[in-house]
Amino acid sequence: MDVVTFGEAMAMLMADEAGPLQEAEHFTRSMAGAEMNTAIGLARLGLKSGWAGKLGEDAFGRFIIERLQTEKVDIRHVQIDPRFPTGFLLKSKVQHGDPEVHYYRKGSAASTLAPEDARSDYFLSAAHLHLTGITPALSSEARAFSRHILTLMKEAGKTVSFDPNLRPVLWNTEEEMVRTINELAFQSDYVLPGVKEGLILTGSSAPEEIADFYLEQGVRAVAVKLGAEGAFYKSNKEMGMAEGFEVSRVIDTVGAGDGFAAGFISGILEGLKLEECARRGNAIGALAVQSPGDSDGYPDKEKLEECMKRNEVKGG
Ligand code: KDG
Repeated sequence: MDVVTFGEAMAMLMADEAGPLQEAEHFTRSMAGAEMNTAIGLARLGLKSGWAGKLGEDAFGRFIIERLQTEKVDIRHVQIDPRFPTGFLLKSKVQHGDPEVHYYRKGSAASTLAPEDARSDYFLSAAHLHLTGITPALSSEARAFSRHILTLMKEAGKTVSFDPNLRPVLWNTEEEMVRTINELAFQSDYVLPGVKEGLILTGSSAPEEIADFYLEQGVRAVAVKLGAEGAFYKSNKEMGMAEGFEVSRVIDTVGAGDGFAAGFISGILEGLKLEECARRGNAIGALAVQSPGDSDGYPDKEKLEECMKRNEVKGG
């Protein structure tokens, strides 16, 4: 496998009518879960990606399995735990800005993911690990699982990307969140924070200072996501801004960061320069925000190339 990732996958019910959630009467079923989104993004680009996690023995769990099979994401490390349910979330529809999201994930099967569930051979068969700050927020077992897999992969000489994906509601205190997330980020090779997350995690909102905070700890490269403006990237060899891509209409911003990760990682694995990796990430982020579901807008390789070319023509 090229990339392996793990975390919580949930069913998602998206309101069909714009407005507050309590007024929504009709919903469309979809899926959510940051790491699973990135695995789907990578599979669409033709990479061999695997997603590991736990689902309940229920309709939502079966729905997620079927979708992952259709997306050609490897699910050999998906475990079904009949004792707990698959989590789900409700998402509002918005005309502007970010949607309202309500989670029903406490006590979910995914939150019981523990180090004894890990099949080391499965993870070690991949070249790269992608993890996010959501899984360690789910429970103390899931935190131990995240630390265990990160150490396993690093000791085996694999590369690791880390997206902080801060979810303050899942943590007991901000201090615990910042400490745990930074501890995982410092051990990773590539750190991909949003600029607002950077402020919480490093105390600075200046992209270069955020990048330096992690580079000084031995991280190989940092890409700071700046929304529509694009992304700032820095390593010991390269530094610059990768401009954002044109978007005709923003429909839903959720999932853009996970799409960015898929584009960025695919570039890293091809040995592209950081600027190219960040441009790919931006292109997928721009395609993602123009669709309602988290991963609906993620492109295949051909569509990605076409989108990147189109933007070059417009830009030049
Ligand atoms: O990045 C998108 C995720 O936020 C969404 O899919 C749900 O994983 C999710 C979470 O925990 O917020």
